[in-house]
Amino acid sequence: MRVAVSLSLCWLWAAGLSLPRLRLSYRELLASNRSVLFFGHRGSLGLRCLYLDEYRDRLFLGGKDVLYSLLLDGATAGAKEIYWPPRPGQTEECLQKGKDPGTDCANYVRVLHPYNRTHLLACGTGAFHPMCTFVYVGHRGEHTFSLDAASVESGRGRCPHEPSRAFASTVIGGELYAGLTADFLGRDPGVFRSMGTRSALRTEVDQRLLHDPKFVAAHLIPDNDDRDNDKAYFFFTEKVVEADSREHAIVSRVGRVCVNDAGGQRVLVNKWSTFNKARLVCSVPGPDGIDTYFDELEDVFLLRTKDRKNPEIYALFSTVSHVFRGSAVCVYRMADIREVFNGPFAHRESPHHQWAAYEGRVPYPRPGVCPSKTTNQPRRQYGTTKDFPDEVLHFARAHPLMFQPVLPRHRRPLLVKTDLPQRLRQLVVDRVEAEDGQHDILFLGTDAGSVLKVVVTQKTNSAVTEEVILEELQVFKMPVPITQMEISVKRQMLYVGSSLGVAQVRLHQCESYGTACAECCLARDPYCAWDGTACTHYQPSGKRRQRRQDGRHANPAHQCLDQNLTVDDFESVEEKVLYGAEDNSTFLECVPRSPQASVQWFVQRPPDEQRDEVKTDERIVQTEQGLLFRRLHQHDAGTYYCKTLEHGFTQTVAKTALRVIPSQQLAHSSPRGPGDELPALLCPEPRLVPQAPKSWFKDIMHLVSSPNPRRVEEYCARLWCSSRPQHRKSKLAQAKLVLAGVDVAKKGRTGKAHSERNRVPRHAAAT
Ligand SMILES: *[C@@H]1O[C@H](CO)[C@@H](O)[C@H](O)[C@H]1NC(C)=O
Ligand SMILES: *[C@@H]1O[C@H](CO)[C@@H](O)[C@H](O)[C@H]1NC(C)=O
Ligand SMILES: *[C@@H]1O[C@H](CO)[C@@H](O)[C@H](O)[C@H]1NC(C)=O
Ligand SMILES: CC(=O)N[C@H]1CO[C@H](CO)[C@@H](O)[C@@H]1O
Repeated sequence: MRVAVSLSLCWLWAAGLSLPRLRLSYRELLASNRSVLFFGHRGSLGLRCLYLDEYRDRLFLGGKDVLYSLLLDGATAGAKEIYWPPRPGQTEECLQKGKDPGTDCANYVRVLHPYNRTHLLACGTGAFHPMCTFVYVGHRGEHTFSLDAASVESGRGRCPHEPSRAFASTVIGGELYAGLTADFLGRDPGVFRSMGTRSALRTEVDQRLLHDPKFVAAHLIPDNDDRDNDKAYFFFTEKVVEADSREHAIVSRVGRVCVNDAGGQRVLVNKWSTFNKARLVCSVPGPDGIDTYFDELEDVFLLRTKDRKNPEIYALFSTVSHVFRGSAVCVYRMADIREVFNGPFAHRESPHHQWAAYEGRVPYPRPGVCPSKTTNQPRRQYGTTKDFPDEVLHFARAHPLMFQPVLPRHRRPLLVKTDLPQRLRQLVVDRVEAEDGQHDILFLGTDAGSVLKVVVTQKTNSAVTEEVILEELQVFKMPVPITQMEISVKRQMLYVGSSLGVAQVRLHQCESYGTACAECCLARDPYCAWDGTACTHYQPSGKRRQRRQDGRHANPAHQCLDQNLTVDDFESVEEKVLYGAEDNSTFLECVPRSPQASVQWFVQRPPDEQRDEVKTDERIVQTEQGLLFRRLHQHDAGTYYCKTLEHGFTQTVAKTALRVIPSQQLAHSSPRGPGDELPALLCPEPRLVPQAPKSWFKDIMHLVSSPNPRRVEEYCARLWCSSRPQHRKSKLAQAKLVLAGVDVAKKGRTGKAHSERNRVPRHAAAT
């Protein structure tokens, strides 16, 4: 099974909406209070792990030589810090081994798990000398945080040596299960179990078991109500070598071991005797029979349901070939995974043969089956893996791989993205109950410091899905890869980590979609619904009747019929006034709230009161951000309306009165020397714009790309300061704000938040 790209992918490039409905920049995200940055404004935390403790309402962070405990209940938010450097002498030793002092020779905390009622287990790289310890975090309600220095012990087989090598671990019953490379040179990969009272266990060093693995996730998933059947699952990638080639390919795997595995008695002593693995397939079927595989597992999210035994497994994959790059999300059911492990073992006579299903006799107890009441019968007493016959252990060692791959639900990805500029790294899923049923909302962390929020909707009666990118949130100022993401459904928050720091981001901010019913519906955000007066967070428990929202068929014409939205609303927005100089360029800004909307410009010129569509040509250009006049004519003066159209819903987004200042008039305005301080011309009223009286002036330079903006300003100042003293204050203030691109609407659809957001540059639409 080789990586192949079929032409059928073309439809994938073409289909799907690649632009988010709402894109919030770093600054806007902070300004809207949607995001709170715990760390990351400056310097680097060197963050490697994050543990969200919902019970204690605390967030624990592990970084470079440091551990943090943060309280999450808003007002009293505080942080406690533990400094935890490498042990004495280790930094020097690390340096002598030629490691980079800046990035390697520190203690990067890479394990942070709840251990028992009062303690966390923490392990760090210790400058290439891994170490573990317990951290006292106390009971709920107390904010204690201290490291038990006496408990520091070796972290070998528990924590990687390297700050960044792929690694996954989990604590089950006081024991640490870790998938990692356990030596200095990176040649000893394995699945390890340690801590607790039992003797440590690991995989043998054998490329049949694990070939250069990269571990992504580890989880306990019970099989049934018999705790003896509990299994630890590992998700990883490894190399495979095809029979007919020398090339390595990467495949994704799910592997598992029994929690009660105790190793063998004569064979496989202190080695796993129940380890099995299977391929995880995530591919796009092509009509020509050639599938495109996404083989690089990036992240795994377990969507826990009421049934603890059957979480839904969401896995994020990527593929980077020279033909194309893309990401996909596939969903796996535990029933399908178990079926593969209960199915045939893979077998090949030699590395030169092809894999086939093993058809010989499989010894009893079947390898991979945990010792339990079922195997411990009066005649066949297998109470522990140490009782298993050697034949079973030999078979297990020779046949770790299952023949069948695990296929995703509906045999296809839930989501495929081939058109994104960023690579997707992290995945978190929230299943929300909306008026029209359940929706899966995916939060995808990119390698550029941003998070995409995507809703995936199953079309009625088919496996075909449709997705909408609801939002793109720039959580970090720098384009750093997102490396951690946790969701708190209870708090309706997302915790997003990168090496720089951690941010808390609200899952939704419904107001930001707009103030009209149709905007709320078109947003198709299952978290939000129109409550009759505003777009607000939808809570299924609420019994309000007017709730309207339809994620499946966002058709505002049906949803919001009685909301007066399809009426001619030309006069519904506040008018802005913009001055432009004749013969120079000027720009009327208008960015639709949804990039999927199309824009139409209308103009109403004073003499005939008729509204005409603006005719664009070489001189008047319609851009994504608005209308650009390369060279302004006298007859361009008039009132310009920017209307957007989406799903039959039209809306006036901006109304601008454009006044053209004749060139002769400007030529007569008072001349000033080149070095002069800019305007001493503002009306002499100090309280007019108390702070930064000149800042608006800079903004206008972006809006009106006139080489001599001072003249525009002089004109305005003369106009408003010379006469009508009782009006000038407000009018001047208004003119300035307008010129600065700040909306002065007092009410209605163009609040300040929108106009600010609308000024965010957008990527060019896919054309
Ligand atoms: C954000 O929070 C600050 C402080 O709590 C508050 O002053 C500000 O008005 C808030 N901004 C928004 C947009 O809600
Ligand atoms: C938790 O584990 C630590 C470390 O082994 C131990 O010192 C502590 O007593 C344990 N606490 C409880 C409540 O079991
Ligand atoms: C719709 O508009 C009419 C007239 O403009 C007004 O009387 C009515 O109250 C509006 N309905 C709603 C639901 O806003
Ligand atoms: C009225 C005005 O500001 N006109 C200016 C337009 O731009 C040219 C240069 O491109 C200037 O020379 C004019 O003064």
